[in-house]
Amino acid sequence: MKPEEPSRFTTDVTKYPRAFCLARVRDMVRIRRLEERCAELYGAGKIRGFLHLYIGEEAVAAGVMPNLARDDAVVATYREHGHALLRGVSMNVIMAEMYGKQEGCSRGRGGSMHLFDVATRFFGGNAIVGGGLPLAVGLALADKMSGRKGRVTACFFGEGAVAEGVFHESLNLAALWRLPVLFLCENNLYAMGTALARSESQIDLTRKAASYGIATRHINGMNVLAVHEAAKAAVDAVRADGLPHFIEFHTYRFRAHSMFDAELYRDKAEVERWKQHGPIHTFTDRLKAAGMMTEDDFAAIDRDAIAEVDAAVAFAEAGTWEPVEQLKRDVTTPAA
Ligand SMILES: Cc1ncc(C[n+]2csc(CCOP(=O)(O)OP(=O)(O)O)c2C)c(N)n1
Ligand SMILES: [Mg+2]
Repeated sequence: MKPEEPSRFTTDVTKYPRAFCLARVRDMVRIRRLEERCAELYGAGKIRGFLHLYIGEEAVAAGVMPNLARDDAVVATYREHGHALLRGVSMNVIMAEMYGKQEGCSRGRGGSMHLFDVATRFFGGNAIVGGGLPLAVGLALADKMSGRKGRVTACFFGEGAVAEGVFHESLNLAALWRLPVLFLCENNLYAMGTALARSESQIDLTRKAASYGIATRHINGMNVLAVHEAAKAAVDAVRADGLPHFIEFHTYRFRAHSMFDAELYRDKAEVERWKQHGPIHTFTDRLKAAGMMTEDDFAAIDRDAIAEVDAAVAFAEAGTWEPVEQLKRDVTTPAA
């Protein structure tokens, strides 16, 4: 399959306040620096198990998240470090969770794929492809049945989920029961090594949502302002009409699917082509060209992000393992 090239940027940076733009750069750089360090720590054997990096896709989480309120809910996949971070889970407890330490947000039992934090209404971190969709529909159903109007449940998932029956069941029920879910499809063109066009006859994923009567749009997911604009319109619409909405973001992961992936299914040239549209440097270039950001501004953001990562690693290193006596905690034994 030929990768879809990101469309030309259409949003004008000068329409936005400088502080807002710098905050989005900061969001993306925090994710990037956190994950680059996670990859190193994986190599050093400090982080084990699975690790799926979001590097290249940061503009999606960074564009969507500022539109959500505290009372809203967020559901994500196993590629969720950035979503958790921008939702407000501290980098310290994210890193401790990566290490498997009990100071982690899931008490060290979840690891990279199962970040979870009730305080910020971040409902995972779900390892099962498509597994977050029915959770999101359930959260929205609970809001509706409890009469909590104006809340949004934002559900991020990869395009691989559309091959799962649960995707269709979830969209159907959300539309049928008129539930306030914002479906956010992160279409990075591949589900592990399977290109979308090799597994789906219809690769315009908005059409699948539209067939359930859900309002849809697709957006260049490499452009943080385009993502923000689209997400704002959709969040406002969900709040106002209480109905599901669907956005397909065209994006690309620059790294392997996980730490075990020889990437035999795509050309290096394709990866390089998409890197030219990288969400951080394209945005900062435009800000610099518009006189809204200097090299020093970027260096300060980057320095702060690295310092935050350093502190998170120190926090995780100083963390503790759950005592063996507690291993049965939260394990339910069926009655004999
Ligand atoms: C139900 C289920 N089937 C298979 C897997 C194995 N698996 C893990 S990730 C993945 C690919 C999913 O791709 P996509 O939804 O596009 O998300 P991406 O990894 O690209 O972010 C698969 C098949 C799984 N975790 N769950
Ligand atoms: Mg994918």
